[in-house]
Amino acid sequence: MKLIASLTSPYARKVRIVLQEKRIECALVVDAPMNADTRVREFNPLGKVPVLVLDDGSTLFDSRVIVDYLDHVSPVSRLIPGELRQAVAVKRWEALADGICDAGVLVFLERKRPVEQQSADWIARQLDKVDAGLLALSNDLGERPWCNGEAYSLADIAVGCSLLWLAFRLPEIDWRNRHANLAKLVDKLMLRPAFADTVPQV
Ligand SMILES: N[C@@H](CCC(=O)N[C@@H](CS)C(=O)NCC(=O)O)C(=O)O
Repeated sequence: MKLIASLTSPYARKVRIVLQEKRIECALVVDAPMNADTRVREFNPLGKVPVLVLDDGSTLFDSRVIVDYLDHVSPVSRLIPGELRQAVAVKRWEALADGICDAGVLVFLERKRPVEQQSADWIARQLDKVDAGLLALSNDLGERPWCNGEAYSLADIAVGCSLLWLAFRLPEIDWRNRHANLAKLVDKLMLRPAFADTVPQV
């Protein structure tokens, strides 16, 4: 099994953390899909990472499909609860965390275009989604130790990857000071080897 991933993607980081937490052996193939020499399209027609290539050559994408698969193939450290309502709650956290990244990535890419082609309205629209998403994360977390209550889960991994990607690519968004409970959660997550070992690299 091999994982095709870039070292900066928050979605790929989520998968790498899940692999490590569940102690699943998997080769890492680094491929930056925006580079001219990328081979990602040979594995995913959408040209996006992460892609998981199974031993029989079949491919899995996107990150949500991959982490669901990984959590079911190994019983070690279950990250998605077995009970349906709990599982759906965790997947909702993941959707919100990934959605914040989706909006942030659009801002990051828009800002890479020539200044005269950038749309200030588009950037403001996406930043508004990021802000609303952060507020929802913070309100939903409240004073609980982990996103889904008492136990560490995929929800925390997704939220951590999203917030740490914002800190990396859009550092002017001051979520740490605005939402102290999110900062506390991320500080706790960074103590875990799986988070510490997957810090984005350029
Ligand atoms: N929903 C996808 C998003 C994946 C995604 O957008 N990956 C980015 C890297 S952060 C990518 O590969 N972009 C290349 C492109 O859009 O061409 C997932 O969760 O895997």
